[in-house]
Amino acid sequence: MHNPPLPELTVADPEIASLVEAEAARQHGSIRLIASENYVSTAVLEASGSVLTNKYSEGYIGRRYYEGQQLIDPIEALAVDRAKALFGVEHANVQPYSGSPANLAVYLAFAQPGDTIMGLALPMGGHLTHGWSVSATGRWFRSVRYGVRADTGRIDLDEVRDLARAERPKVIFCGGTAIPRTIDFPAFAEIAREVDAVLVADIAHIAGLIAGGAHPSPVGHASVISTTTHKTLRGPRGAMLMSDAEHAAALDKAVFPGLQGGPHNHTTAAIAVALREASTPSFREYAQAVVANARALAEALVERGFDLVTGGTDNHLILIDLTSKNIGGKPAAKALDAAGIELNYNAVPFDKRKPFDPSGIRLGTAAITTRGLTTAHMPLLAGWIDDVVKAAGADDTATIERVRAQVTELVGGFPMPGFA
Ligand code: DSN
Repeated sequence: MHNPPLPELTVADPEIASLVEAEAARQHGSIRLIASENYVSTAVLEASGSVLTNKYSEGYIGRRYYEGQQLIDPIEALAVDRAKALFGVEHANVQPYSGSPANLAVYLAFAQPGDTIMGLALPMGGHLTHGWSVSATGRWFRSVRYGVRADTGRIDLDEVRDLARAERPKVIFCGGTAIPRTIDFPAFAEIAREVDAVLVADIAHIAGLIAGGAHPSPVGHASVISTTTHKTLRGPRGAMLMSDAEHAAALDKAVFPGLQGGPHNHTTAAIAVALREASTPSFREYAQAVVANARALAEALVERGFDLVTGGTDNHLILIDLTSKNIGGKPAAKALDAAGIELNYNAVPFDKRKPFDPSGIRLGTAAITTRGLTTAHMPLLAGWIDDVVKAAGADDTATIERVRAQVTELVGGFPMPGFA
């Protein structure tokens, strides 16, 4: 049962209530390896589902365009202060609706349409909003893209430097959505300084690891830090922009009134709750455990002959190239989902297949670590992934059903916040 329970919704809209209940049970019953997902605490859920959703608060603390902000201001102030303390930044804006709007605000603040911007190419592990062609950021700006080395799968910092020197971008993004290795923030900062670009660290995937001391921080290297709040940071769906004092006013003006109207106050409160949780010693242990689980899972997958981009991982994320297994990422992901192992198909660097039918799958350990799975479980998971990928290629439904039953039995022993 959903927790907090949904008695009113069950009466008012039984169709939606039963779908929400079924989704809660589905989330509880699967091994969630989607690298960008997690399970928030019941406290975060309660803040997200609160009456704060009723309130408009355009503007910033002490400078709003609507009355009745007596309690919204202290809520937003708590979120801002907690973000500043947790990440050690001079400025935090907790109003962006999500990661893509947050990144758009960065462009609005520091570039003009047609200016040159630079980011990691999407098929190499970047994000759409780092200037990919189908995104507004690739259409409204002159986007140049760096990649990873063919021999190592790691970001090619020589290429980043050469490209930056040749193209003189106004804004350089580092970070992305499928980078299994530590991001070298000092090296990016040196390049950005040399060409006088604003360096933006998009830490959406690794924010929780940084908060928990399991990944180096971009603070002191990147002028601007963009993050979602719902991945390893384990908060509600939302985003934050952080910066040094110099870049603060431009960012604030870009978020509101530049791009957005009223902030989502229920999300702001839930972000504040998540930031408080992330500042505890147990969250530090969690962040270390996420990385330990990813390393153990990567090792177990390599032992079973899987080809990992970069050969392993330093963070929560593993990218598998299935080319040597003679199966595409999509059929593999669908078979794994049928077996109760949820992940996404993903392009790998230099992929010869199409984006909607790529060669890889992407896995992450943030959610399973929240459930309480440890390094001891990782060889078991790798074995199930191996069995199902083989079964998918051989049309072997019996194996998929057998793994589904084993998954159900395993996850039954690990409680999920939000499900009683
Ligand atoms: N959808 C996010 C991810 O899965 O990485 C990025 O926006």
